[in-house]
Amino acid sequence: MHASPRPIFVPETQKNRSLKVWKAKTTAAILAGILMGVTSLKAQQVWPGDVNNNGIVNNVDVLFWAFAEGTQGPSRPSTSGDWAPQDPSEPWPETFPGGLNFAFADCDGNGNINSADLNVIRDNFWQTQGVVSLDEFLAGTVGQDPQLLLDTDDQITAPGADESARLSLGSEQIQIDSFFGIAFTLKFDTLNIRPTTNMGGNAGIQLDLDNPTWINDPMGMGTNRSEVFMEVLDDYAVAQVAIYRAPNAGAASGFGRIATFSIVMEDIIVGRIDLDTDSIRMVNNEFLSEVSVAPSRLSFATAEDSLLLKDRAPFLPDEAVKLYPNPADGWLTVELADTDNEIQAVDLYNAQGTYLGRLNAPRPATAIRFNLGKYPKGLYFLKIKTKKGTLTKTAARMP
Ligand SMILES: [Ca+2]
Ligand SMILES: [Ca+2]
Repeated sequence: MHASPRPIFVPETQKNRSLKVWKAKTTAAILAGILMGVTSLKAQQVWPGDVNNNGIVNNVDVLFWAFAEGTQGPSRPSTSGDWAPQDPSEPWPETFPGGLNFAFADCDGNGNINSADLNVIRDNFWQTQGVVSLDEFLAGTVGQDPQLLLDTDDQITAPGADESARLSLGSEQIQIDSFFGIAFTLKFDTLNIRPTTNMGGNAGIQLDLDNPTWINDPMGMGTNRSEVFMEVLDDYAVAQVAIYRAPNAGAASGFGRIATFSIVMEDIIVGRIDLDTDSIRMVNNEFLSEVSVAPSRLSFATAEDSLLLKDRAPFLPDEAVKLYPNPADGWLTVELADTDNEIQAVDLYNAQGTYLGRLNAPRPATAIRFNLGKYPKGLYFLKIKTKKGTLTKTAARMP
């Protein structure tokens, strides 16, 4: 892994290794199922698409379906994906952690858990039955837990513009040891983002996995892949997303970019446009949620409304920061031209745009240096945050 010393990075945060008991699947029916054993499945009706049997069909069900995908078992007396209670099959041999039977993942009841069942989830998406037991999410803390981060190169947008928002998970300091999948909600601004149901096919929000990444074909061999599911609910101003490992892909581990949202702005933009990652549940290869994930927010505004981007500092001119020597084979100095200004932080990215970490300015300073020599040769981007604004510079690591 990354065993080389990183003396000037923020010290690795003590990863929160305490087991966070996953308390999902809280319906009385499931509790009864656990207490009474799998035979109680006999008594339970299956609502096609509600894989975790909590009363609502959503992206968490996609995560459950994905974990069971490829399994075969007894079929139901009648095979139907209609949103109505279906008589259950005999119990399947496999269960999810907590005891929920895999039979619930066979949405159409034909004895195979495959893509046809995902279509049933889509068909019945957002349907509810009975008393809904809300899915539980554990919100992580930025700096302590891995973050599901949205970011972009330029937060200034324009009416009708196509924008992209990068999605990354974890960082060099807080890596993901075992990734099977993640379900989360993207909250967005229906006033300023074009509806996805818009006629003409000009979808307001799309999501594509990046390739190659640590979760998707990392060796560029067409294997070891992940898959993405998204259902945009314009009326609720949310997109429900699940990203999960393809069948037999095994666990992934690592950090950094995973996907990109493509967003189409409305022809009239009013105010600030916020995108939030929210209601996040990540599961490991045992389908346990042992790690909480921190949410994030990305804002866009038009140039006239750019003051609304409160966190956004103005861009500095290129000559405001000097990098030397550049290229470098060892220590690189980052120096401000304006001695009244202060460096607050420097974020380091490689040429592929992967976030490598924050170079820690021990106290506000007009110059800091760090050892670029410990990174592989190539180009690096330094996003330099100062009291008076931000600037991105390119540094080259000499062969
Ligand atoms: Ca459900
Ligand atoms: Ca099926």
